[in-house]
Amino acid sequence: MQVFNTNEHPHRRYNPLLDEWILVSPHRAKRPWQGQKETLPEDNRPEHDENCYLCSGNMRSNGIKNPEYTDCFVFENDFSALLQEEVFFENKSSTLFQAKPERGINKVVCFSPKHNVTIPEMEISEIEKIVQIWKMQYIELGSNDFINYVQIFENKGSVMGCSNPHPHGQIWAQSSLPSQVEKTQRSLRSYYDKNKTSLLKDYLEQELKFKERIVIENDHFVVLVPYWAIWPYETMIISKRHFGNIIAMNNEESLAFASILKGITVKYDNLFETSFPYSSGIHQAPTDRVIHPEWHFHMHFYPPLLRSATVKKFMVGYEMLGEAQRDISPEQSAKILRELSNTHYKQR
Ligand code: H2U
Repeated sequence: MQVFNTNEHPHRRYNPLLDEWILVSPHRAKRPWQGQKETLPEDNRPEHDENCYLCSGNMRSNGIKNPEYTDCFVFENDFSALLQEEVFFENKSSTLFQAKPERGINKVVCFSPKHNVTIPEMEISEIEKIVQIWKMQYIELGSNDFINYVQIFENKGSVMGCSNPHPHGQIWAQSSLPSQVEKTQRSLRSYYDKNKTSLLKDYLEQELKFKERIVIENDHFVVLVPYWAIWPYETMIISKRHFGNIIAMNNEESLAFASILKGITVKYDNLFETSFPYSSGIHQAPTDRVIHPEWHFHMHFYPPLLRSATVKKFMVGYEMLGEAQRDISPEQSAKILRELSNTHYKQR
């Protein structure tokens, strides 16, 4: 009988953040692919597009004119998924039919007036301005008494359903903790109660010893492929210091965060020499006026691409009905990302 080897044998791994298992099938990465190929978006965008709703000085779809902004620009989403207004609610829920109103505020953050750049092509000083905007929004939105959680995220690329190539992200602030955040909070809390330390700090310490899944690091942050990653090139940015939210970052950490954001996204673009699509987002302490020593600031990157710029991973079939499954192992992915150049391919 062969001895179990995580690089060869199918196995399951545990995600301690979501309290879920995933299936890893490292031997399966070589299977042939005759399925769907994504079409590549054109990469010849102008610096200013007169038809773009998000460009500086342009008119949005509802007729409001954007200011002539020169770095970042934030506005309330014209098609918000959540609304601020309070409604009268008589709870008629029963065990199997539960509903409750949800209030919130949705914002759009334009990262740059330049229509034809993305984070990996921006200067670190420009990315730091985005970090400052995220900090200000976390404070401003979180100070509303009906806002208990602020979700900062970016959907990049048409393959991720992004409707506009202008560099932008979104912020959804709301009264409840969304399910993924609630699950993460439960896991962080139970670990903290048991061990009086941060789950992610302990996890990071071990990852820094193993070095197998580390992609890049600087003085304050580490990018790694989580042991339990489900997307082929999924990564996480974890702060080395244990703090719960973005406003706890000092100036040096903000700069280091901007720098590592550029670092990982440059590597992503270099992987298939394309503008690499992903959904990314920060997970951090709720703004619910409760002290949260269990929270440890981190950011997830969930990119869909698997083999090339045109072949993406589908989360279907077994994944919908059983559990998430991956072919290439997290260690193989980390090695591939680690060995990529730190200089953007367009600048080479
Ligand atoms: P996505 O491309 O990730 O969907 O984000 C664009 C957001 O911008 C989207 O949520 C908003 C959309 O509602 N938007 C406006 O608020 N005003 C506009 O004029 C165009 C798009």
